[in-house]
Amino acid sequence: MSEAKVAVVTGASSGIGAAVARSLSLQGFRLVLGARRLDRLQQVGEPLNADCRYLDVTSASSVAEFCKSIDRSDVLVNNAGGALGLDSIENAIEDDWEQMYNTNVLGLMRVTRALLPSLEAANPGHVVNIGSIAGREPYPGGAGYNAAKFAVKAITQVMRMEWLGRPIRVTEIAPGLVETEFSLVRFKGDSERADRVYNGLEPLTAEDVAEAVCWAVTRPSHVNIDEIVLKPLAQASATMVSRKQ
Ligand code: NDP
Ligand code: 8X3
Repeated sequence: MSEAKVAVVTGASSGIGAAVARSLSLQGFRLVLGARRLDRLQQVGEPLNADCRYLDVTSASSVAEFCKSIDRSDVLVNNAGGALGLDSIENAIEDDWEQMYNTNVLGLMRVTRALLPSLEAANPGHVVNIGSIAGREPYPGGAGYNAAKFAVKAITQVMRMEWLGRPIRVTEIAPGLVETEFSLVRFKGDSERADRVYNGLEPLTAEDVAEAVCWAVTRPSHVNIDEIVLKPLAQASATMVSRKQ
């Protein structure tokens, strides 16, 4: 009997990452999950028999420690990330911008670089980057997050170019509005403001996004799904949504 394939998911303590972990587990993957809130991570991972490890993708030493004893990785889902604030450029908070770049961009690079040899050895390995429609259309107040997610799109494309001829598939999943802890984090714990983002419309669920990840990962090995953009029916663009009164 062949050994189970291994999927590594960053930011699996909530939202999309947790849903991806559950979906990939159902597909028979063994899981290595990372996030900073270990208690929350274990709540997700224990029912899945996952290997749950502390991970702060903004810290090079944490990434090194997390990746050190991963002996096999067939799939890496670079999901850890998010937005901080919705401030105009003239009111930009540098710490927020630094944190967004460090998490969404540098974190993705650090984990991918560390696991690249084992992904290549998996033959084929698969890197799935969680981008966003914010990486396709800028919006007022979004510049710091837009810049980070546009970077995710660029990095995904460069991965595909640099690894051409090597057995590593590369996919970007770019969702629109998904109801998770994303807005609560963005608005720094202001739950009323976070709830207003989803008022009057049916947003995507984390499970909707996980299904897209799962579909991309389970295609035949010669098929590379480059990107999937998915939005709620009630959303036409980053700034155009239809809300019921
Ligand atoms: P959540 O806030 O629910 O989840 C974010 C996850 O990222 C958490 O598990 C969090 O874990 C983890 N994380 C954050 N910072 C770090 C860090 N420094 N090191 C390790 N893990 C970290 O939001 P979502 O599930 O919605 O977000 C997941 C991804 O989806 C993000 O990249 C986000 O940008 C993207 N996205 C979200 C959309 C949405 O509308 N919700 C739409 C498009 C894209 P912990 O805090 O425990 O470390
Ligand atoms: C999250 C989607 O439109 O709120 O990445 O930026 S959006």
